[in-house]
Amino acid sequence: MKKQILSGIQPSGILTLGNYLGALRNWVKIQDDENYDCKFFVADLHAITVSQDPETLRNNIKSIIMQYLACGLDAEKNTIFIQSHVHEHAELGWLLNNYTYMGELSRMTQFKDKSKKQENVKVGLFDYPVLMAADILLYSADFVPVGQDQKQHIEITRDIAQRFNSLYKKEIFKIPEPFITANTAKIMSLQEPTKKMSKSDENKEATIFLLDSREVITKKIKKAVTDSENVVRYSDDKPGIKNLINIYSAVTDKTVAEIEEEFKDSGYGKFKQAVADAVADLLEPIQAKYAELALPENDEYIKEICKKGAAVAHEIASKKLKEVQEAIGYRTI
Ligand code: ATP
Ligand code: LTN
Repeated sequence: MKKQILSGIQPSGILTLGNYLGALRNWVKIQDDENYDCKFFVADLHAITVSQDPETLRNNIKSIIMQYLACGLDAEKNTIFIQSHVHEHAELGWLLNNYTYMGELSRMTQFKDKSKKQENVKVGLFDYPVLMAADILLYSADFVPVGQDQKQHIEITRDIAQRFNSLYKKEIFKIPEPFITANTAKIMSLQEPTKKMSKSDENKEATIFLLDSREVITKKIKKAVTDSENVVRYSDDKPGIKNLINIYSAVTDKTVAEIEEEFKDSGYGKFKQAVADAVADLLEPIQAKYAELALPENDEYIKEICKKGAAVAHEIASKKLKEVQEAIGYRTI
């Protein structure tokens, strides 16, 4: 039996270098492993937990699909779909609300961080992890490849699943595990290197987007906040340089020791230029593929992928939902 892999990203804008190194790049690696059956989706139901303009949301959903493909996700090897096309996500989300405690949701760091930025905090933002649990449990995922920031959401998913199983004395849900790659698990903001790089950061200087040009990337990295020591050294008290070393290491596959040695006489200027070049080189082919996918003649192809993906997902999700409904006491008449 193949192990089931599932993950998703919210269509809240252009993906960042953090999304790529922390999540997407690992998905692309896993898809070639015969031992795994992978499903990747666009978490568009999650996106409305913060306000969205309809036109922007529409464009972002399609754009995330194109970014998945441009990064190398293969629609022949994986199931790629849009969350809102599979109604079981919202339905199981509702059911699971009744097996989740207010107290445990109140402890979620993502909720605490994001609610600080909203004036009228939406119930959906609070409830976000329950919908995420539904996403994962519908497909009996063994592993969920995400960045470090999502670990807490996988833990609550496990708690909900275990609670449900023991209440109904049946292994209805598979207990999932996070799948996190150590050194790229958390790419930090270029402007506030103690905060994670995020696509919704208001300060665009803080984030490298997958579609940023070489000039923009170079400018952003040159402006990245560092310290006054001017020595390329990996240390917790140098969060800016530590982050740039992590990025350079992830992009070039060099170890931290090799990087410290390579730049021991360089100072920050030369190091930053090398990081910028490496990042731009990494993103260039992705951008070329994206531009090709964005041509109107590829619209149908993209729609077809989503349609096919949703059909496969629906088939699996509907069976799991039925099992859950029966356990609770529905579907008897
Ligand atoms: P938003 O700003 O809209 O909240 P985000 O950029 O924080 O979005 P998500 O859509 O929440 O990103 O995350 C998508 C995936 O990318 C998740 O698996 C998440 O763990 C991973 N990820 C996000 N930011 C980073 C980061 N800075 N470093 C490593 N992984 C990240
Ligand atoms: N919360 C995730 C996106 C997401 C997700 C999922 C990831 C929604 N549902 C299920 C993995 C599995 C995030 O990255 N912010």
